[in-house]
This record gives sequence, structure tokens and C-alpha cells, in this order.
Amino acid sequence: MPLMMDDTIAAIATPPGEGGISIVRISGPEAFAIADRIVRCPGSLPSQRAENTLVVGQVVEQARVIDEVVVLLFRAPHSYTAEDVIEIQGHGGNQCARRILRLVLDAGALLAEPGEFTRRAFLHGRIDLVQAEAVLDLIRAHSDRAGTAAVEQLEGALSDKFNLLYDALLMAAARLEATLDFPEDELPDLVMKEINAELQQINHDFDALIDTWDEGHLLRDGALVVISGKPNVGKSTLLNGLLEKDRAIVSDLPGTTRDSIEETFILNGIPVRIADTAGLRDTTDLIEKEGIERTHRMMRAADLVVYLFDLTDPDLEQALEGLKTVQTPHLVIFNKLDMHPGPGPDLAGSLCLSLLQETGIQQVRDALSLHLSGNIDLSARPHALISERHRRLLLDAKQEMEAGLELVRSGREDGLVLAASQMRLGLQLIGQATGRAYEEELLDNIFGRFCIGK
Ligand SMILES: Nc1nc2c(ncn2[C@@H]2O[C@H](COP(=O)(O)OP(=O)(O)OP(=O)(O)O)[C@@H](O)[C@H]2O)c(=O)[nH]1
Ligand SMILES: [Mg+2]
Repeated sequence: MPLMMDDTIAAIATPPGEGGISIVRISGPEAFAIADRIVRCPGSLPSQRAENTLVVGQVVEQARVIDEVVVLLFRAPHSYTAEDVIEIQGHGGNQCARRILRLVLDAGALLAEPGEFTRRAFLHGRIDLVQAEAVLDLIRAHSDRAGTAAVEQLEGALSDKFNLLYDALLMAAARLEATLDFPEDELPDLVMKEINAELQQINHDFDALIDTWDEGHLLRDGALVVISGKPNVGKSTLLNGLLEKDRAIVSDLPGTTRDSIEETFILNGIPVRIADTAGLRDTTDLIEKEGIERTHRMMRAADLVVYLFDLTDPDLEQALEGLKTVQTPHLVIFNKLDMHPGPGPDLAGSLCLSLLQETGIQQVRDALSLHLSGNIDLSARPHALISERHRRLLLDAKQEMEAGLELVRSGREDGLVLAASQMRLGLQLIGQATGRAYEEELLDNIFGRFCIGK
């Protein structure tokens, strides 16, 4: 049964396992009463203390002390959820928080659903949907850059952009509707010019926001880079060099890596999932065959494939032939330059180096960074970035707006009225981004991805 807003909810807010402290969070009308019932502290009851204070006490079950705790008190609306909130900080580990939570539930609270606390913050209007999504981005951030972008979004930078777009569309719709007061052929040229310019500016603002998706996608989801090549070319050497640890076995025996190995590292603020794969060759070995099949699957899923070649390979020319038909984004590296007299093949954009040397690894890092960041300026300060959901809404809203612009320009008799209604459709879509308009299903979808206790 879905939880109601007047239910009091509770959950453990810290991850399981050993740690310094654990936190049980309670939110709702009964939060303070529940704290009074289970926490014993010197002097007055927790609920009688001033708001935004903390109380040192003991959680007691049938006169037996379960844990020594610190209780934080937040009175509505000055709390995370904008409701009365109690946070009980106990000792970390597997026992304390679970026993405290059991007492809290016995005292009448209901176990919170995933993301329920943040959902309440949204439903009470303390944050909008874009900010709520930033909470998840922040928790999941893999790099400093991703974290900074999420904090900006949490502080409302992205919401402001959506709200500006919303207001601009609203103004445009209102202005178009106002033209109905004029007989069609008496509409001053100036008004038409202004409407046109206004819509063009909005179109431009849409594009500017949509353009931030590439970086948002990269920071949130990371990039999958797959190292591919014949056996023994140095794929595992490259993986280890990038990770700066001996993750994969390196040997001069061709066919050493038989299964894909995937690890994550941060490259200039971008989370990169890097996969070392089984070397590609014809083989009758069933296990190796399966490994090679996996290599092909990974290559199809990759954002970037690194094709690694051995400069000492006598069949290098022939091996390079296969590259001509490759369509997916890729980087070509010729390895073992230390064993090769003279320069490597003249192939635009390729690298010629020795992975056994540190400078070789650095060259690869720089090239990967360049390929993955594309048009993104990673030296600039990170800013709040749209997500896939926002992008979809923006693209749909932009489409409505552009259809409106077409109608304005068409000179049709009813063009302006129809354009106004296109703008209104666009408005609804932008409203869904921040949560001015929403359906329960959307909230379930967004908050269902959160952890319990957040
Ligand atoms: N001389 C020289 N040897 C290298 C270089 N890079 C790697 N090697 C050697 O080449 C051999 C194969 O390296 P690996 O990294 O295991 O090659 P691989 O592509 O993973 O091979 P498989 O797992 O068998 O497909 C090892 O002996 C490495 O030390 C290089 O730049 N120069
Ligand atoms: Mg290997």
C-alpha cells in the first residue's frame, strides 16, 4: 500500500556494515513523539528541546540500554523533508541501527520506501524535481567534476534555467494570444517582428541547454573504452598502465587474457570504464572462442574502441586493412616502438609509442581524454547538466515551439492562434522537468532509483 503524507516514516540512512556511526531517520507528524518514547535523556524529553538542537541520550528497550546515541531534532518546515525530522545517530555496525529501527517501527512509524524522504521534500515544495534528481546524481557521482555539477544542480542552477525557459515560453504564448485582439491584417509589423525575435531567442536557449547533455551523460554514466587487438600486442599492459596497478596478467604468451576484464578509473574528471579483452585470432580453443565472442560484444557497446597494433608484427599491413571499414569511434595505437627501427605507419590520428615507457601511457591518456570529451571544455568550471529525462522533454518542447514558429511565419489566418497552443504544449513539457506538473508514475520512477533512507 502506498505511504500517505501523514504517515510517519523511518529508515536506516547509512549503508550496512561496519562504520563509525549509523543513522536512523524518522520523518512525519509522530517523529518527535516516537523519539520521546524510545530515547532517554537527562532533563526534558527530546520533543521539549529547542528545534535544530541535538540531544545526547540512550535508546532504551524495556529498561535495557540498546545504544548510546545523539539525537538531532529538526522541526517542520526546517528539515530535509520539510516535516518534523528526528535523526538518531548510534554506533555503526550491523546491530545498533537495526535494533533502533525496530523500536521506531514498533512505536508506530512505517518503513520508508526508497527515496521517500527526498520525495517528501519535493511534495512539500522544498525542492523541485530537478533538484531532487541532483541528490541522486550527487550520491552516485564518480568524480569531483560530476560532484560539483550535481551540487550546482542541487542549489537550483539548472532549475533556474528551466524556469527562465518556462517564463519565456509563457510570455510568448501570452503575446501570441494577445494578437487575437487585432484584426489579422491590422497587426503591426513591429509586433510580428518582436514575436519572431522572441521565439528565435527561445529556440537558441533551448539549444544551449540541450547541448549540456553530452557532458551530463559522460559524467553520470561514464564512457566505455574497449581495448582490442591481436594476442600479445600489449592490451593488458595498456590496461595496467592506465589503472596504475597490475590488474591483468601480462605475459609474452599469446592468448594470456581469455575473458574480458573491466575496471573504472577517472580521466580528467570523466569516469572511464576500461575493458581489456581476449586477443582476436582464429582459434579452435572453445574457451578462447567464447572470450573472443565477448570481445566483439563489448566492442559493439563501446563509446570508443582502442585498436592496438604491434609494430613488430610482420602482418601489420594486412591487419591494418580491417580498419578501413570501421565506423565506430576509435583510436589507433601502434605499440612496441622501442623494438621498431624508424617511425611507424603514417596514419592520421594514430599514436606510435611504447607502452613499457611511462610517456607512452601519458600519450594514451591525453588522446583518450581528447576523444571522449569531444566538444566539452573540461578545463572550464563544471556546471549543472541536463539528464536524459530532461533532454527528452527539452527536445519535445523544442519541437512544439518550432512548429509554433513555423505557423507564425506561414502567414496562415489562424497561424498565430495555433502557434499559441503549440507554445502551451511546450510549456507543459518544460513543467514536467521541474515537476510543476507530474504523475505519480513519474515520481515512482525517479525516486525508486534512490536508496532507502534518502
Ligand atoms: N618491447 C615491448 N614489449 C611490450 C610493450 N608492451 C607490452 N609488451 C610486452 O608484450 C607482451 C604481451 O603483453 P600483454 O599486455 O600481455 O599483451 P596482450 O595484448 O594483453 O596479450 P593477450 O592477453 O595474449 O591477448 C608482454 O611480454 C609485454 O611485456 C612495449 O611497448 N615494448
Ligand atoms: Mg592480455
